[in-house]
Amino acid sequence: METTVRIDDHSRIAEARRAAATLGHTMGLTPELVAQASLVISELCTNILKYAAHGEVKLSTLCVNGTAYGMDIVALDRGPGIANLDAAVKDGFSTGSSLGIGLGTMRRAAAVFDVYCAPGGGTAVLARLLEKKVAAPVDDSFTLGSRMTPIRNEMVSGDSWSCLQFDQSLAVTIVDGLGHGPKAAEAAHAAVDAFQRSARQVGPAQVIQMAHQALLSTRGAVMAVVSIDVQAQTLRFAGLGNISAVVYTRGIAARLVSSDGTVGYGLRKARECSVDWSSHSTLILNTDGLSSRWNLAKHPGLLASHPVLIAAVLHRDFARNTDDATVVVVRGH
Ligand SMILES: [Mn+2]
Repeated sequence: METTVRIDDHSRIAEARRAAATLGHTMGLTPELVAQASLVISELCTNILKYAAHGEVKLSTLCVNGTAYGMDIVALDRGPGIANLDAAVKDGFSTGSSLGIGLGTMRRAAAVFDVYCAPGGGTAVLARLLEKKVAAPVDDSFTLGSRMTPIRNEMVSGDSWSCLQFDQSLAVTIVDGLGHGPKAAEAAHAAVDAFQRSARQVGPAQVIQMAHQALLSTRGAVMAVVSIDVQAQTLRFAGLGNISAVVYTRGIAARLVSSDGTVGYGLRKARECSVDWSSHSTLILNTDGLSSRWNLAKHPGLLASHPVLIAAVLHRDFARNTDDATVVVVRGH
């Protein structure tokens, strides 16, 4: 579950804190974690207002088997960036007259803390807070990040994505239902259901075949499916229609090419391909709600950031609000 609050005025800080309280209450997070989130939100929002004038915070709960075990707080702006990041993160350095817990304290409170500043291109901060008494998932073969937003003035996203983790393997799908709105969402959800039913048993191309059957009565979708096997160090990919997929390993980009066609319309088979996957690899999947012109050259060092920040920054800088836009990032360990 997630919520985003635009920060363009001091009154919005209280709104963001209330949003965290509501999210915490709904998802069963402890008052201690919500209080901690409140402090972190105040600090991040104060920095946004002071240095960038406006930006946003995105709050999302982390769940395992239906139980919430933490919250991700992501702050994004397009300001000039924190000029002296190392000093700012050290204790005793305040980035301004904030409520004053400081970046150093935030870093200690957070189980994961990461900052990305593009040169002249804004700041992105991730603070992940975890419950002390609820165990986070133990399988750490992968780290994921995502950002999905509906087209402007629409409540539901016609995009969808999902993942399944099992036996040191990870299967991921990303789907773009044709058009947008509820009918697109219906097609996208049917594709995700088919993925969840079949991805443990069959490979990516066959998952798309199953989805094809499930989508015949819908308006259709474009879709990609990835299956990563850590032991075999391979990534298998199949896509039908316009989905972008790139794997970066030690700075080398391998672009994964989808076949032409639409899932649920006509009968086109998706070709399957495979590339090497290592503990240094990063996979970036996105729908065409992101400009096809996105590239990492404009964001030196971003690839080394936490996947949550990679997804957030690419979305911030390349999403067109004339379409549903989704980015999913997977990092190996
Ligand atoms: Mn689209």
